[in-house]
Amino acid sequence: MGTALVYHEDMTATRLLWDDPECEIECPERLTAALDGLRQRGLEERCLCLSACEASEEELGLVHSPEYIALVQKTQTLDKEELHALSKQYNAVYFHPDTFHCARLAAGAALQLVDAVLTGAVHNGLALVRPPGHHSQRAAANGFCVFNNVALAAKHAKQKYGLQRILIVDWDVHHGQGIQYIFNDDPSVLYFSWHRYEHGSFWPFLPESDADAVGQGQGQGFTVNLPWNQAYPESHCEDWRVESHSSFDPELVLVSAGFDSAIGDPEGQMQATPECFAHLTQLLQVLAGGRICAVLEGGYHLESLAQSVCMMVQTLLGDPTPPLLGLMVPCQSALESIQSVQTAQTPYWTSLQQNVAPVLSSSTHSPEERSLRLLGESPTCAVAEDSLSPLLDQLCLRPAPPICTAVASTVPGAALCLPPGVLHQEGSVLREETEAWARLHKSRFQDEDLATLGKILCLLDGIMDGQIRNAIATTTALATAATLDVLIQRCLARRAQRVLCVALGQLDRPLDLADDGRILWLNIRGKDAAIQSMFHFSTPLPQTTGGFLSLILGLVLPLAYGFQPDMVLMALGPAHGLQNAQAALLAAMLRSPVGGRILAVVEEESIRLLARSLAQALHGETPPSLGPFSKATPEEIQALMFLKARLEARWKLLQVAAPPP
Ligand code: X5A
Ligand code: ZN
Repeated sequence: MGTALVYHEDMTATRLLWDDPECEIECPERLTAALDGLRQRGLEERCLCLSACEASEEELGLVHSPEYIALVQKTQTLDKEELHALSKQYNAVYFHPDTFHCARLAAGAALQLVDAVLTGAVHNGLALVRPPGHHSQRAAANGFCVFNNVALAAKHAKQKYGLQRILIVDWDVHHGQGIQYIFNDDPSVLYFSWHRYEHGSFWPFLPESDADAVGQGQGQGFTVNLPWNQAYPESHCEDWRVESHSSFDPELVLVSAGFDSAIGDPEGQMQATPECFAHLTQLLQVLAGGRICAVLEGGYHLESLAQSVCMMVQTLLGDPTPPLLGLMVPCQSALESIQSVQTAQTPYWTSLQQNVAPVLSSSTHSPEERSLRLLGESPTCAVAEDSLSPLLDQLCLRPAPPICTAVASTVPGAALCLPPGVLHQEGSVLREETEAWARLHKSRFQDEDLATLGKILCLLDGIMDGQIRNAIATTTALATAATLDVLIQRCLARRAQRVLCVALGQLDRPLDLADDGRILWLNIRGKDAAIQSMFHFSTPLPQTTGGFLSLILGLVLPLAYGFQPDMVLMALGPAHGLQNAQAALLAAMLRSPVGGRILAVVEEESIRLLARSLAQALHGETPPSLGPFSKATPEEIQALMFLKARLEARWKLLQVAAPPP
């Protein structure tokens, strides 16, 4: 398994032969810059590199008309004047004698990638291609695009592998109207696009790019457009919808991976940092068993493009995500856009018919906070580095930890059915040190718990030193709370600035803990939501899948992104009530905002059931299904609304959840 990289040097052949300021940005150096970036960072050699082959005429016919294919073929023999004349018949397009060959390679690369993923040769992959595809239509080139690579990939996946649900996520800064038209009435392909729109004054200037375009006939609700209307918006990093996970449940995710939404891009003029693309990728990895095929679309700032491509490939390969910097505050215009999508889509999606949190989160940087540190020429470089904690700062400079997931268990290893690659923790901190920590909590530690505590402290150190990515530890039911208490103290002693504790079941916040913003304590337990402070609150564990998803996507994840922790302690205490798939999803979702640094502490009674999927989720595998979608109960919604209403003044990312009717 692994990550495929599909490419062919010939795709650098097509280029603009005359003067055209609109088209000149689509240049061959885009591909070489992206590839050089991957080589320099040693990412190319970690991929399975496939050499692209041309798509056949029959394959192109899955989307395009025979006449159009013949017309593009004919451009091979046209002279410059004829090429120029033909180009002018389309919107923002240029032809070159090599266009046909390149465009067939680009389409072929997308199909090969689908083959590689659906035959199981690889987990996921990226096709680095030119020309791009998402504006191209059945019988028209458009916006630098000749054949619609991603639409062809979706048709191919349906036809050759019988797939019934394909999600296309288009994060290019432009609306991929070509893909939208092709699948407009097709409920088997959910097309999600966000794009710069400015109420229709941004290219391609179409009313059907707005949020109220939802698809037609059988396809209603399977087109989801999220238009950004503010002229120079900040980055919108994560934002998508529960239903693709809960009700749509795709078998394959195709990404129209345009990087013209990235910082520095002359065309997009947005502010998404390269790290945003790592986070976007990781969030998608919980879908479709991780089967992600990404195909390059736009991206015109060479350095920004290269960095963003690297971030994506790194994440596809399973490396931890680097932190997102900057203020996590969504701008008003973005909130309005999200609201308008919700309004338009609500008739079609059960999960949206409730008030809370159909949206993951939307993070934006405030205008003063524009972080342009990637660009040498940028004047405002100073920004966000100092918002990094010293611990994170240290960790960011290092390569991915050598050990992925480690386990220290009071239960025999064989009983846990752990996946391969999980390491059993043998080491321990010194006996005297363990005893000193335990002495602070004497009443709650039995003698036999001490050996376990020593190992767990060692795991924590491993994570904080960047030796171990994440870990699972078990404790006796009685010792869970005390262990968590010690772990928090040790995190603080070791210069962690922000520790997120997600505590399930009967675990009380340690009494002597200062409420100074260094610890965010969320207890999931009991019957009612309650708020002790902006950093200390509790909410019941929902019993429906809808309620659980709302909790994770509408509360936990926005809080975690807003808090920007350098460590997450996920504790499953007595009577935590969490099922296997729920624990796995919680762990999988918590990885992104903390760069994977999670220590899960589980009381030993339930570890036999949970260990395997928890370890898999921490490892980066897709969590098992939560089961059929069931609507959240009114009480579950009420609890979440109660918290949202009181917390969103401090935790601004909670604002992306829909307001009460
Ligand atoms: C693939 C892509 C953009 C065309 C912009 C024309 N096309 N102004 O990013
Ligand atoms: Zn674009």
